[in-house]
Amino acid sequence: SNTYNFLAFDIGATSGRSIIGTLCNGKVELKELTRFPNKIIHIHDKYYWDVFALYEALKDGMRAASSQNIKIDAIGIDTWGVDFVYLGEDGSVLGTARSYRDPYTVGIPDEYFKIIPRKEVYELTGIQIMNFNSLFQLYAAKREGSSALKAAKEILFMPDALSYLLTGKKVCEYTIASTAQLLNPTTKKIENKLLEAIGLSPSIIPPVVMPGQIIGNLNSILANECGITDAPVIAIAGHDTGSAVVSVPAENENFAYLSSGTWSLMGIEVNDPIVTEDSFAMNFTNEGGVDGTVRFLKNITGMWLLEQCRKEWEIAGRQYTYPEIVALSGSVNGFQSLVDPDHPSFANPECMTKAIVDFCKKTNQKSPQSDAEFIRCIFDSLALKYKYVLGCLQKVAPFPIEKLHVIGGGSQNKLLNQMTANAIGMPVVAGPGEATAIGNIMMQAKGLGLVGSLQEIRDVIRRSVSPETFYPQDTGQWNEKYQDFLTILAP
Ligand code: LRH
Repeated sequence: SNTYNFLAFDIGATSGRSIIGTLCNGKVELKELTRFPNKIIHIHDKYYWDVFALYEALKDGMRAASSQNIKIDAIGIDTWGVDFVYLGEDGSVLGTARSYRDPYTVGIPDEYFKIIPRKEVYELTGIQIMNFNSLFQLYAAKREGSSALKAAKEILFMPDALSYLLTGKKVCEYTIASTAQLLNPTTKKIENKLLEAIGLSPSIIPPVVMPGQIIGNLNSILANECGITDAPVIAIAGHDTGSAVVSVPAENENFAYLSSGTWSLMGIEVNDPIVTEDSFAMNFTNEGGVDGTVRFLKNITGMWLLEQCRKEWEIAGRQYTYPEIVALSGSVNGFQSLVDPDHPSFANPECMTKAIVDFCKKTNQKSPQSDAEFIRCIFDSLALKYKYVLGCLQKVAPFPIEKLHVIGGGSQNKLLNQMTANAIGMPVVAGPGEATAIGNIMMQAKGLGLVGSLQEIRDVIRRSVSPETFYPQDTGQWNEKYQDFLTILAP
């Protein structure tokens, strides 16, 4: 038949889902099977992910597919970036993965730059310097005397680690290696020097494979247990942001995108890395994508602030659905208090509402009081930060940016979409909300040879989704508030 079913596992820093994508007559349709939390576990002074709980969640997803009698043609896994597991000589997972929110990397880049200067690390990788990049996590682990690192023969990035648990095959998929700050964006090879400089052997990284390559079949015992037959696991764009940007339903190249989830990743798609004085000074990244594309972008702290506030409110007995959050935010006046979402004090505070209040006090602003005021403060601040980063992009983009495509879970927030359009003075095209899963699914289809170029993939996606456009309003007021915002931005 000409109908294919792909099982996509899309795991973000807050939650994961298993989704069936059905490709039929040049269109793709999605059906969610399961949803599961992905929690950071705090043990003593360290933060981890529960890799084995994720493995169980993958099994649940496969069982759900088989119990609905869906014949799976392939499986693909994408996750958040930079984190990894250590593998011992015997192929077993040593401990569990450390979380990038663990402050063990604070100050580590500067230590690393004593060995290889900051500028050279940037030139070799084109990747924005962030504490938690895998390169710096490895150095932090080394300096801590990590037993897992000492015993490790290899490391596997999260999507590759989960694919390994399913298949027993070890790969290092290109897009997830790229965001690790270990890969040269021009040669597309691991930059051995970066590892050797901190006394690590480049052999800890398995062979780099391109998205679309088949990793292997499911372990047969596991396949039997879950009722799945003959489904290869495919190395898709294992970095969730890479999968998401595949799904931008753009007709031409004159766009910027905002992949909106726990993080807001704002950037443009280019054919060659942009590694210049400007990009270095603005600390923009060049992440490897599918079909030789490069995502020139910046990480903006996104829904993390809201997610952390929600956790507190839940403990206090106040649980809000997403529509309630949006309604609350619209119920109070805007621009009462503004924060820089990327201020380091918001990276992993014990209490997010307190961190926001402290920021407002330090910057001589009124502090939010009600939950609604906190929500509004976060949305106002995000929209203004988007304007700021878009301005940086416009300075270096090799084409005129005419619209902003907002994709991912956050694109379902209509109020924030409208606020963003108002702030940037440009149309915002919102959707698909399941961009990452769609990108995952379409790269599985590519792995099976059912679709070709990225252009062809986007044609399928455009036929399958119906994005909504938001046009700017009140731009005068937003421009005025932007001037206030600039005064509270972290240097
Ligand atoms: C978004 C994301 C982002 C990374 C961060 C760690 O989920 O993958 O691209 O920088 O998580």
